Formats: sequence, C-alpha cells, structure tokens
Amino acid sequence: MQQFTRAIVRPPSLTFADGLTSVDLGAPDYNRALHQHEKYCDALTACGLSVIHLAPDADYPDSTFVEDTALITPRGAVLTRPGAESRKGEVSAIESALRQFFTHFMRIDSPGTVDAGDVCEAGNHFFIGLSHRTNEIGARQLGSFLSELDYTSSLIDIRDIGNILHLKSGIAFLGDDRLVVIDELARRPEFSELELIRIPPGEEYAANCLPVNGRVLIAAGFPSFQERLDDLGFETVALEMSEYQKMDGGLSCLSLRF
Ligand code: CIR
Repeated sequence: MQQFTRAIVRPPSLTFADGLTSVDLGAPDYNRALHQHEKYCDALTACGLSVIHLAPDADYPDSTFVEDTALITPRGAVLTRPGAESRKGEVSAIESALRQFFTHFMRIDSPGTVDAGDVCEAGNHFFIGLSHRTNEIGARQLGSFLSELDYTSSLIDIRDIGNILHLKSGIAFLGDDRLVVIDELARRPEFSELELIRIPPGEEYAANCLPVNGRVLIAAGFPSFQERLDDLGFETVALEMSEYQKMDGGLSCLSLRF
C-alpha cells in the first residue's frame, strides 16, 4: 500500500449544517463536528502524517469534505470538477494548497464532473464510480489521465444504488487484493478477482473506512465490522463520525492524503 506523509484537511465552518445531504439524521452539531474533526486529525498524526489545516470556509458548507476536489496519485494530481453546483468553487483553494507540492495538474473539464469520493485506488488500478455526481464524460476524462500515468481504470455504475452517495461510500481497498464492500456491490464483475470483505447487515456506513500507513481508520459504532477487520489482522482505529454521517460524509472525505 502507498505510504502517506501528508494530509490536507479543512475543518467544518459555521455553515456546515447548510451543506448537502440526502440522509435524514437531523442537523449536525457544530461543536461536536469540530471535536470529531480534531480527533480525526490526531489519528492521522498518529499514523505519521503531517496534517495541513486549511482555514474553514463558510461560503462553502461542504468544503470540509476536501477529498472530493482532487485525486492525488503517486504519479500525478488531478483537480476535479465536483458534480454539485454548490461545490464547484471549492477546488481553487485546494489547488492553491497543493501548488507547493505539485507543479502540474490535470483538470476535469466541463461538461465533465467528478467527485473524487467516487474514485477508489486499488494498487495500479482505479475504480471510478459513475454516480449522480460523477458523470460519464468526467469519468472518461479521468480514465484517460490515469492511463497517461500508466494506471488502468474501470467504471462502476452506482446510479441505481439508492443508499450511497459515492462509490467509496460502498467500498474501500485495503491492499493485498482485499476490498471492503457492501452487499449491493459485491457481485460486480469488476471485483471478481478480489478478496471481498463483506459489510455486515446494518453496518453499511462503516464501508467508508480508511487505510493509512498500516492502520485502518473506521467509524465508531460498527462492532461486527470492526471485529471482522481485527480478526483479519488489521489494526483498527475507531473514530466518532456521527456529525459527518448526518451530512453524507465519511472518513475518507475529510482529507486528501499524499
Ligand atoms: C456532499 O453531499 O457533497 C457532502 N455533503 C458530502 C460529501 C462526502 N464526500 C465523500 O464521500 N467523498
């Protein structure tokens, strides 16, 4: 698995509760969200990453979900064009933050849209979700950028799956050909060569877990899944994510790792 040295994060702003959500779990509590964010950053630090904090941006309620704005691979970085109108403007601050680390960016162009939450790295292969945020034009642009970087990719259509926003709401690659997967995606032919770690019923939110330098960050409150990962020999770190779950976000969304 890729080793990370840095992460970019952006704490939620006071307008966090005005962001997009499709779930009906009530409004997030801002102070609790800030506290959960701090614990998340502490966990990244404990995994050996140096964490770069961008200032919260109240103009963009969803801007804490920095993952969606860029895809960073060991061979190059792509700035995305988020599918939601209210999120398109988030990319420029991320571009500025990344400029000190990357001299060149590939960019998803209109009318293409990509949320990088739809992109799952699996070694030298990338699964790209076609979703209500990532359209076919954007997914194909991204596929051709990845192929210029000598990676392969495949498209996974998730538009008919009601309960996930992004591809990575339903899968996570843990290295060594092992893929965490929700039942609705388990029979996709694209995953047939992988060893699947199925999410126990009722614990679907936990599918968005995050491998970081030998540990796996997982959402707290999903004991069967945590036990399964522990039994498989993973070192898990459980983090409270309730306030982000209310806004349709998971662990991977809160940082850009590279
Ligand atoms: C949105 O709907 O765009 C945000 N409220 C949540 C984005 C979550 N991002 C992710 O899963 N990568």
